[in-house]
Amino acid sequence: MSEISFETGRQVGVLINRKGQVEYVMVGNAKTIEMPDFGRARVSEDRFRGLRCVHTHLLGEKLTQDDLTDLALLRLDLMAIVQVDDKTGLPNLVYSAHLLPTTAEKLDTDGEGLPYEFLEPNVPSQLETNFIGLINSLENEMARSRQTARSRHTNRDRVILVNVTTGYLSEAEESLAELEELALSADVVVLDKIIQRRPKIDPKTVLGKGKLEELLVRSMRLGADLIVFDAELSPAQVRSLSEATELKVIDRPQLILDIFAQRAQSSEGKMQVELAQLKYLLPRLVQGQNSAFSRLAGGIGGRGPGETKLETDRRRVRDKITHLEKQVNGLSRQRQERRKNRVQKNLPIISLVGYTNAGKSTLLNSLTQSDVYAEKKMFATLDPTSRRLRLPIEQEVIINDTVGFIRDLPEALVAAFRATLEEISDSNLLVHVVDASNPRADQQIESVDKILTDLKLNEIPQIIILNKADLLDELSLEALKRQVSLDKGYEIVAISAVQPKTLKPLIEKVGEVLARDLSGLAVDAV
Ligand SMILES: Nc1nc2c(ncn2[C@@H]2O[C@H](COP(=O)(O)OP(=O)(O)OP(=O)(O)O)[C@@H](O)[C@H]2O)c(=O)[nH]1
Ligand SMILES: [Mg+2]
Repeated sequence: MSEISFETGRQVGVLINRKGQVEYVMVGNAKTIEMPDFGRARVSEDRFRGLRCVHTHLLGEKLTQDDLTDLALLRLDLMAIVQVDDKTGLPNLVYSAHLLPTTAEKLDTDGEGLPYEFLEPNVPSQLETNFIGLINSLENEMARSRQTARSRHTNRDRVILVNVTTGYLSEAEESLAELEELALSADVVVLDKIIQRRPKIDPKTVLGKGKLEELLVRSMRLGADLIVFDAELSPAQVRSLSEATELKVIDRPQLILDIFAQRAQSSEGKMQVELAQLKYLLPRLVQGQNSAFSRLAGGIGGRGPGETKLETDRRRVRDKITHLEKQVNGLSRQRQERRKNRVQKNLPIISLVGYTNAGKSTLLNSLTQSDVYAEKKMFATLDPTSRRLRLPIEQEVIINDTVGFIRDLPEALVAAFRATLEEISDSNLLVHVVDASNPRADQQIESVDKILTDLKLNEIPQIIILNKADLLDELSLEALKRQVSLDKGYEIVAISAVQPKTLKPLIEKVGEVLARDLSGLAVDAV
């Protein structure tokens, strides 16, 4: 090989199987060589490819980054290069590397794993590695570590989170932190987070080519089976990304929908979530049909079997949406009846609204000594709950817990939950609960206000509760209070929902605002 390489001035390579037979021969140019396309042929997670690559280098290079990427992406048994002597054409040193099972990775200073192990370079006649023994022991180790990894996280999706931004790095980091909270709420195992800053989002693959390759290598090494993008992806982007990575690829709205689907308890909640999922799916089916790919698959005139199936799928989804919408509307009528009864009873209604995880359910529990489900995870509450509460001034009120909000709430979800959310419109007072300990508290207030405005609920009197005050020092709390009152002009009370003794000022404030506004209401009623 060395001599041929020397004579032709090109790199020459072979892929050798474990019996020692040559399966592929490759010829490159002076600087690079292309590996054959293995297409979709995927290697079992516990094995390597069963092929080792040996090729020549003419310019005295050692293993290059391209060589190592090929090694990792193709999961080759070994990558070896033979340096060709530029005077004699005889082989000089042989450099080789193999992959490591994830558990055996050496960590560099950033805690980054190095997936390769380099063998001592040597001249061909002195190479003594028992290659079959080495590869067998690596594969055994890999199978063992997979087993333990599996038993540790039984059946939970293993994900890598990706944010591609054209803006500030700090914003991307915050956004990714929220995405991680969402992912943990969806009960997946977060393996890694990747941020790429680029001048422009790649319209096809979002990430740049190099970063995409890095993502591939990482996902294989860490055994990821899902990639979550911190954005809303177009259907075409999802397709090219999952084709490139051979992994499931989802975006942020889809992740939120998944959480809702996991959480829905009541039949109404389940119906609303399913409706939202189908609404999210529908345009994605439509676009798939318009793509060049399916037109090709459909043959001349674009009416082939592929497209017909898509047409049927679309119709089925649309029918299901219509059906669900009817059911949801039916239920919302029932709910309106119930609401009328409640309004007739003439009890003032207070709704707890706010960003997800702000502490609404916890506050309801503390105020009314109830036991509504509250949890560290996002979107713990999907079904609205009502409780009665007696205020000190001998007045009874109804207090509603509601589903939490989030920035860029998927449109399909807002639409599906409209009925549930509109129930808030009966309220005499909105208690806007804020997690004051969250570094993004002010953005969260903005997001909630935006959704309230979209739902036309911004006319209802509102007080802002800075919750989780126990997690903040006095100064930061005062600063936040000042800032919010400047921005919003609402009444503000700081509390800690987990410390009932801090709730007194809140109850007083509620009584005060209600007394003020209800006197107005009474006049209206006359
Ligand atoms: N330290 C502290 N933790 C709190 C406080 N209030 C709530 N929490 C915690 O915050 C987490 C979220 O509380 P929830 O009451 O479920 O929040 P929520 O607003 O109902 O959330 P969703 O229903 O998901 O929208 C839980 O782990 C609570 O224990 C507080 O005042 N201080
Ligand atoms: Mg809740």
